[in-house]
Amino acid sequence: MTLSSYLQGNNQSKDFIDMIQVIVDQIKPIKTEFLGGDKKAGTYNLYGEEQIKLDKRANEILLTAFKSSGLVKQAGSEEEADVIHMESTRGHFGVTIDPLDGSSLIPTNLAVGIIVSIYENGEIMSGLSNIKSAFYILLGPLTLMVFADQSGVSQFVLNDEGVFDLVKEDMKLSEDGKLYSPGGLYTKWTEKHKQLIKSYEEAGLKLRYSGSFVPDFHQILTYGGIFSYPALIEKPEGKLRVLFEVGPMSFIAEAAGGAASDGVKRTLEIVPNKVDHRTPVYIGSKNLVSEAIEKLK
Ligand code: P6P
Repeated sequence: MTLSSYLQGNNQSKDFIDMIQVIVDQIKPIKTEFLGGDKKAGTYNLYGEEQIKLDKRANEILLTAFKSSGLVKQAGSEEEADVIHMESTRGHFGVTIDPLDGSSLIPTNLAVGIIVSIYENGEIMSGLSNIKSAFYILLGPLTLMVFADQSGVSQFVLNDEGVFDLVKEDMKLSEDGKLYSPGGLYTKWTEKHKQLIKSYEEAGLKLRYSGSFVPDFHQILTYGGIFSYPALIEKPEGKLRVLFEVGPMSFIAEAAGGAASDGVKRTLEIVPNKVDHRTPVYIGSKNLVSEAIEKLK
């Protein structure tokens, strides 16, 4: 089954299916920029992170496609300082993108990803509870997509004809997972987070951390476990972005029967107070997230 027939089967509208296809159609143009794209752009994003050419090109490619599609009312990007208002003639979707998450790994040829969330109310600042679907594209040995909507979570792999084929349906976050991702620097961890990580080691969980959220989360989704990027001593808000990283991944985690918390409450309860709103995040198997919340109290 192809992605578009899967979406039709989920009773998604033609506008929505066209919206997803607009994004899928940008994968190839983005990948053609990989060669040479790892060169520094000489600029910094809103978060003070040095950009490589590819960050900017991936962002431009996606936003240009949104504008010409007429499907997008509002777009938000990790590479943009403000919400971008667009002329939409149909669909009128709100779309957030992390155009190339983990791009600092491009020079090492490790996997990176594109993270997307879609707000059918067209308002990307209205609160994560208004996310109607979310997906990521994992650019690794295979190009795959994990897509979540009200029906659940499914995985697709790009075939030789450039079409996403369904390979896994109704994915669930196992509660027997043994993987954990600690996030941040040991010397910047709070005592509570240190104790939590210590308890994972004592329980025999295995550390898996590449520095790229999409493949790191995908391992957790595939095998079960917990990914964290915690509050840090000097940065209680942590690093990951509510709109562009934590929102979409939390939607996917909950749709797969897992959980996502900021250490206290469900991350999907967050209403962003600014485009660059960040939050600590503990995301993955429900049992491990619940235990983390208890231990962080
Ligand atoms: P650190 C990439 O910049 C990112 O936003 C996520 O993809 C990733 O999980 C995290 O930051 C890695 O951060 O501080 O470990 O390099």
